[in-house]
This record gives sequence, C-alpha cells and structure tokens, in this order.
Amino acid sequence: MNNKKKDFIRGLYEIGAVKFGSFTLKSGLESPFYLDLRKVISYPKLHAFMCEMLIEKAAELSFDIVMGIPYTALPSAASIAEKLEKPLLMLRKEKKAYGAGGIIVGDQELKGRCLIVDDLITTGSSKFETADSLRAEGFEASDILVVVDRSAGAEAELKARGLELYSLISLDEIVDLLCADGSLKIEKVEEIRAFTSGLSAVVPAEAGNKVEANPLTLKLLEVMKRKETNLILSLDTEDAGEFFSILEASADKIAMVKTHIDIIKDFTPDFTRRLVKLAGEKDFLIFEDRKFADIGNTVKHQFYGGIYNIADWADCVTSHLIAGEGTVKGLFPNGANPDRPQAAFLLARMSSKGNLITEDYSRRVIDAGRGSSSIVSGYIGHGSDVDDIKKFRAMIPEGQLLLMPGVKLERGSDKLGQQYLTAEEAIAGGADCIIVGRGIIEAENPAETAEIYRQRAWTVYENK
Ligand code: 5BU
Repeated sequence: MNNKKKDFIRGLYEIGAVKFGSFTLKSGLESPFYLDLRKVISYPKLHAFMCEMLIEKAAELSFDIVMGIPYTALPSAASIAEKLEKPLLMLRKEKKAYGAGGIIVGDQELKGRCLIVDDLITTGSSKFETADSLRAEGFEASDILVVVDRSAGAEAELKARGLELYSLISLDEIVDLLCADGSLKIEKVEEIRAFTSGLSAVVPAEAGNKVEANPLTLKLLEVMKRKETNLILSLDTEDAGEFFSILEASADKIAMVKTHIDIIKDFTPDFTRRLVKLAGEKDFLIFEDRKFADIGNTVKHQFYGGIYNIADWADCVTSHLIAGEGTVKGLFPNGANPDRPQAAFLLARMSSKGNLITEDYSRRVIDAGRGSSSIVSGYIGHGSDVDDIKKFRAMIPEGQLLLMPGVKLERGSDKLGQQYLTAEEAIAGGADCIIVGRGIIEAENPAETAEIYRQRAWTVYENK
C-alpha cells in the first residue's frame, strides 16, 4: 500500500468516517463497521487530498462526461470535472418513481461516455440501476470510480454487465492498515471479514430483505392457492344492490373484494354484515381501500369508530405513510392481534399520472413497512413496464406482498390520469395480486370478465 493511501485511511479514521462497533444498516443487517464518507467535505485538507487521488485515477481513464451521484460524491465529481476540463452532469436524486421527467441535472443535450463517480460500492446493485438508467437515457456507461470499495466481490458481476470498477481504497485495505496501526483488534477484523464474505455480491441488501409473513398475509396466500386466483375485485359502485349483484356473481373468481365504503350511497350497517357473511360463505377477504393518511390518533377514530367501523369488518386496509409511521401505529396500536388477522397495505407507488411519489419516498415506505411487518402485509405499487416493476419489486422484502391497481386487459388510461398496465405485465413484473375495477364492473358480463382476468393473472403467477 502506498503512503498516500495510508495517509488517506488514517485521515478517514481520525475524523470518524470509519467506525467499528455494531451498526444496524437500512436493510436491517447488523454490521461490525460503518463508513460515513459524507463527513469528508467538512475537512478541507482531507477532502482536497481525496480529490487529488480521484483526479489522478480519472486522468488515466477515457471518458467525455463526469457523472456525479448524489450526494456524497458530488463535490469530488465537480472537482474532477473542473481539473480535467470535462463537463459535469449529476444524476437527480429525487427523481420520479417512474414515467416522464429528466433524471439528469446539467446540460440535457450532452451525451457520451461517462465516468460515474460515487463514494462507495457495496453490492453493486445500485450501480447496475444507475448504469441502466443512464444507458436508457442514451449515455455510454462503462466506468465507475468510487472512493471505497467495500464490496464482497461485486467486480466480476459488474464486469459481466459491462462495467469496470476503479476505487481508491478497499475495505480490506482499511482493515489491514488500522489493524497494523493497533487501532483495530484482530477479533474485530475476523468479524468484519465474516460479515463481508457473507454478503451476496449481487444484492446483499436483499440478503436481509426478508420478513416473516404475518397471519393476514398467510391467510390471503391460502385463499389464493385454494381458489387459484390472485384477482382483487375493486367494486367501485355507489349502489348497494349493484354491489352485491356483481359480487355474488364473481365471488368464486376473487381472492379479495376491495371496497370504498364511503361511496355507497345507501349504506347501512346491514351492508357490512351482509358483506362479511358472503365473504365467509364464498371464501374471500375484504379489503377497504381507505387510504388512511392522518396522524395516528385521528386514524384510530377513523378505523375503529364512525358510522363505518371499518375495523369491525375489513381484513385489510390501505394506508399512506406521508404523515409518518404513527398512521399505521394508530391503526394497530397494540400490534398484531393473534385472534383476528388484520393488516395494512402501504401505498409505495400510485398508478395515477403525475403523482408526487418519488423513488426515495417509495424506498422509505418500504423500509418502514419492513420494520412493521407484523401489521404491514405489503404494498400497493405500479410501474411503467415489466422491468420497472421488477426493479421496484426487488426492494420489497420476501414475505410481504405487492398488490397492483391500474390493471386492464389492454394498456391505456382514463380521462382523469389513471394509467393501465395489462394483467400479464403486472404479474410478470412481480405483483402478487392484480386489483381490477372498471375493467370488470363496467363489462357487459362482470363475472365472465372476472374469470378472464383471473385466468390471465393466475397463469403468469403459476408459471413463475
Ligand atoms: P379501476 O377502475 O381499475 O381504474 O380502479 C382502480 C381502483 O384501485 C380504484 O378503486 C382506485 O381507488 C384504486 N387505486 C388505484 O387505482 N391506484 C392506486 O395507485 C391506488 C388505488 Br393506491
């Protein structure tokens, strides 16, 4: 190891950018070390030193554009671009979850071969995503320059996807030097090695991306299997008579019925009594799409009180997380009730055009839902195409479900911004269930049409 590297590693240790102990990562994994390179910009000498090393490395490579990845790497990317007189572009952090909208900050007309500059590489999975989205925008993405490579051998996987990795230092080098310096005990070194080698090179975050399915999830999966259906009928009609006439005719085809109870104009408590009775007879679950969004205390009243008394009859409900986790905690203040499986599905993405949900928001919803898996059965999501849904699905833990509205037999949209994928696309992308409303209830024969949706979705689901 050359002296520059040694000085840099010692500098990182001194400012506390490298820490050893026990840290809970976003994925839920316990890590014996923690790297926080965000601190470096606050130490001008160390930062300048790091940039100098990055510039030296970058000068050996051939590229047209420096592509900075937010946020940590942006100052160093700017420094490289300036010194080597190359244009700088930045990848937008708060990009829309999917659909239109630029992902690049800088001159939108610029295209060419870019050097992706980031602070860290761990599994490589986020780098694949970055390269894919840059390629989709018409860039040539082949070289990645990072400060620290803490990957458990992501290099081979990167190469297979046409990406070359360059780094200033590796986690092994940090550990070796600090151990030799006496800053790190040998037992800790072994713990770190065991931890990194245990990570999968491709999607290590997903190594811990697993939760135990809660009782409501298991109940739903059992109904699906028993009835061979992953169709959720969204029975959005205002008339109770029509509601039951469609439901009775289609009940054999569905795993759940989704209600908007507040649109029933002739609602009486008899409505829900009849609904629960029918659900028992015909073996389907009841899903009230209430989209709770308020503070926990208000949500508690909305769920357990009022004229609808949703908690009384709904097996599951939808909830936003915009107000924070208190919303879901307000739904189930005592956690899961072992005698009555009930759970929420969180809105991680929506199907409507122009919705304000960002990728970061979706990720945070899933992180929160993972942490409350005993009362969160999964997520509502959507996507622009099969690949987009697959990427989204990869964030969702095993043991939680993805339900997808905005589904019809053909792609399309309605006049108010609803966007439709096909049933096959939804399931091929990784949705567990499709949610279909007007595609069925406005059909000439809703029950026959429900059967078509059931067959199409179930066939793809079974083949997976
Ligand atoms: P449609 O008739 O199939 O378009 O009805 C879709 C249903 O799913 C409707 O009840 C919406 O309220 C619900 N929905 C949705 O369409 N998109 C979303 O992102 C969410 C719910 Br969340």
